[in-house]
Amino acid sequence: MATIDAQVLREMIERFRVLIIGRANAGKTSILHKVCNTTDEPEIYDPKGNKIDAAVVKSSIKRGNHDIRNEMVFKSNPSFVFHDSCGFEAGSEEEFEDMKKFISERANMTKLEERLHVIWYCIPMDDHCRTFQRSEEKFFSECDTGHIPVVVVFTKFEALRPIAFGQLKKELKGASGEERSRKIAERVENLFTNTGVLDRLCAPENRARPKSHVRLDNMHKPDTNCNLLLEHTTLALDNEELQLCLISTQQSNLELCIKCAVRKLVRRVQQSGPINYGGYQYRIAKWFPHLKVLKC
Ligand SMILES: Nc1nc2c(ncn2[C@@H]2O[C@H](COP(=O)(O)OP(=O)(O)OP(=O)(O)O)[C@@H](O)[C@H]2O)c(=O)[nH]1
Ligand SMILES: [Mg+2]
Repeated sequence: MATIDAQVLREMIERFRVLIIGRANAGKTSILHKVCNTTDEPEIYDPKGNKIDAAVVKSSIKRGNHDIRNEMVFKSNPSFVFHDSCGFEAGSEEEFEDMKKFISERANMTKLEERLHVIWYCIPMDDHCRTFQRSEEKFFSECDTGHIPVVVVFTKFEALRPIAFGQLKKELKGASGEERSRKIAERVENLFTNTGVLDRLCAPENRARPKSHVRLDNMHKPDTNCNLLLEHTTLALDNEELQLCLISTQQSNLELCIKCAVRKLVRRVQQSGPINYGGYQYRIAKWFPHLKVLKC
């Protein structure tokens, strides 16, 4: 009996490394808080692993000095390491070049654990007429992210609803609740499509193109979650060890575990034909991080 233990696989990559990019106020920190289920400030480490005083970092950011190489870790979920672009449209050309260099360095690290595993690029929808600004244009046309998948996050997506409502006010008079909801949802879709942002993000001449995109609502409110972002991120990864690492940070997200298990199993059977019963069990169970699984 081969004893490849899923727990062992998970232990190979202990920390999932994310670069989060977006303009100032895009909702980056709110997403990180949600992912780590906290509202606490993160601990900050320099690239050598020395802890830095958060107040010192804050004041140097205010003065325009920001080091993308610093690592942010939230005590509530130390399995994530974050690098924050810190409102990068405000940065100089030099800062943009430094970000490109950082991405390239981290894409080519020998150790998988030290590479960047995903880039979350946040585009806020509270200014839907300016979704694709100079910063987006520069990033997507110039930045080579190599194998690192880019997941675009349309933040503050709920901001489109009042605009849709305002445009439809007359039409909605006398409509049933269901009809109102349907019409507003349709108008929100139109507003989003008309921004043209997806076409611009996926333009064939771009060096970076999103592997996936998600919409997030009300991330600043307590009763929301960003499970959708974690799901899209998991599916955007092309490495199973990384997928297992990300899943293991999300023990309570059973829906995501089930989706991954089923998807992977179906793909495996489609590609290589049927497997034995023990194989089925192992391939399903390894996606549930609280189970200890032995391969038969
Ligand atoms: N309406 C709405 N507001 C949000 C959402 N997410 C965050 N906010 C608010 O937007 C503001 C900026 O959020 P942050 O998460 O601090 O944004 P940031 O991108 O980290 O900003 P910088 O660190 O300054 O670059 C805060 O007032 C949040 O409460 C959202 O989904 N919807
Ligand atoms: Mg922030």
